[in-house]
Amino acid sequence: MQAFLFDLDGVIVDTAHFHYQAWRRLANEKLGFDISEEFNESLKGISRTESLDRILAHGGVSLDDVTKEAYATLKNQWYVELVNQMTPADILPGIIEFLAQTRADGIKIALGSVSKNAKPILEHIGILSAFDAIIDGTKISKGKPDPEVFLKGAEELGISPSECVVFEDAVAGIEAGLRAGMKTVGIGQAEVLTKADIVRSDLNNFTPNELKNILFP
Ligand code: B16
Ligand code: MG
Repeated sequence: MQAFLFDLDGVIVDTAHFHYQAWRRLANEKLGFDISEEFNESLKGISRTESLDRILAHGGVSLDDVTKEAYATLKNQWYVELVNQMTPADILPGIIEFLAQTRADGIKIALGSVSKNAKPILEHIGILSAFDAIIDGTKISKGKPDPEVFLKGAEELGISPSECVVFEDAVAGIEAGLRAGMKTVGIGQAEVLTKADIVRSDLNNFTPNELKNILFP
């Protein structure tokens, strides 16, 4: 166990809720329908353009490419306004301690996010320097469940995928980690993240050593 790759949305911070608010506002104000929190679950880990395509298909609306681009930009403006209100207090329970212990144990740390906003968000909440490598939406061409984001992370860290552990809150992200040949820790509900090697509600009161005993006994 030599490297940890963390998803951002839903693992480090709860931005999934802000994505939902911004997409819901777009659906309500521009598209004429509503989207449920349950439907939002299927957008987790999915890129911005593909998320819009899924929302349009869900509401039975079709748009030309120029309008789609404009709406994706508008959603992102609303999303950025929401995430700019975050503070370090929004970092999810146990993350700061778990990252510090990981570094102390000599385990490498990468971010593996599909989001193009990942780096400014980490900077904004003051934990950018905790990461040895950042793989985000600006560096990849395929979203999760494609393993590209995590394979690039392992490559940048110089660690073999079999020595990596992925932390993910999304079904598509767990799938991406498994396809990369890595162990996976689901953050959320075991009934949703059925394929993860282990599932926890958060990383509070948990250590890299405890994880090692479970995943690499
Ligand atoms: P952006 P992750 C993903 O981030 C989100 O889960 C997903 O809901 C979002 O659409 C995607 O990033 C793109 O984000 O619009 O900021 O580029 O979970 O891979 O960290
Ligand atoms: Mg996520």
